[in-house]
Amino acid sequence: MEYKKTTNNNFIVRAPRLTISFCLSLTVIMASFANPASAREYTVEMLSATSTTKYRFEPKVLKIEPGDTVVWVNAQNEPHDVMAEAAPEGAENWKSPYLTKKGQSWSYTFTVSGTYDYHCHPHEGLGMVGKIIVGDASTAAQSVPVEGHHHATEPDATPNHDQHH
Ligand SMILES: [Cu+2]
Repeated sequence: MEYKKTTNNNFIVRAPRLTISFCLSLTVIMASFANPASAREYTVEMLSATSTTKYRFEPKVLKIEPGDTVVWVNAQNEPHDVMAEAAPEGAENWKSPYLTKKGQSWSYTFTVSGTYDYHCHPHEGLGMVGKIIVGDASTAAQSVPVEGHHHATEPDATPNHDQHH
């Protein structure tokens, strides 16, 4: 009965109750997306080369949701690490210490949606690279090179050595 919006002042005076209930329901909706009870933990194995396989991360490409955690586990007694070389704009830089022993692990919880390209420093040149895709990559911030870290596949940063004769 009193909801007739005759002037802007009337609207402002009566707005709080509506606003609060609207915000509450919005908070509930957003919380169920942003901080789900189902936040998951994923494992990526750091594998050394054998006579038949190469240095690699397994899985090499992993799709997760914001709030999920990735645990990198060293599968053998050889040092590996992980560092992002490209990450969504605004994302924090992350870098693990060297994991030197079998079973050692390091984890990171991803909160910023987008695509993260990363590699192992000792074996980057041997193809030990990986990718984490967080959330809907098509709507996320574009990936940008991580400061102070350029990768050989970035065309403008490093010339392709194979083309030098
Ligand atoms: Cu490695």
